[in-house]
Amino acid sequence: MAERTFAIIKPDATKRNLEGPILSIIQDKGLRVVAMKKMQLTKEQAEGFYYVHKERPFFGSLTDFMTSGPIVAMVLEGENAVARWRELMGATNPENAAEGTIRKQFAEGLEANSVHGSDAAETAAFEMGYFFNAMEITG
Ligand code: FUP
Repeated sequence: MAERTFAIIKPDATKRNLEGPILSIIQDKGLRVVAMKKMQLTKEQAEGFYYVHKERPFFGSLTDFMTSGPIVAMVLEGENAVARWRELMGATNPENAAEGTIRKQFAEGLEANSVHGSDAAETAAFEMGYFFNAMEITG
């Protein structure tokens, strides 16, 4: 069944001009970009996005990092998009990421790990709604 997921190209990747290579991987693997915008998050917006992690020791550093430069927010669509995008990204810590994954190729570390992807359909629904309204998502 066609499904949608939410993705981010993070500040470490936009700083290194890696939007193109990352988008190529997404599109080569058959996921469609149905919404996309480049933006600079405020600290409050980053905290709202990562609120599930608000009690974690890395929350302050993570939200500082996410506001350290522009991000590209996207909605991706395809069969099993949530799982497929997670697989293309690779493990959170690039040291554990499989060969050929985006994080293995591009991530600088556990925090500056180049991309985000929703971990479940319910999370995807929240995250898409946080960044996009219905009129900004194409069919
Ligand atoms: P992921 O779903 O792979 O993005 O990973 P998590 O939701 O577990 O973590 C969200 C982000 O927090 C990660 F992308 C990187 C960051 N993080 C840290 O900076 N330190 C940690 O110990 C764990 C995660």
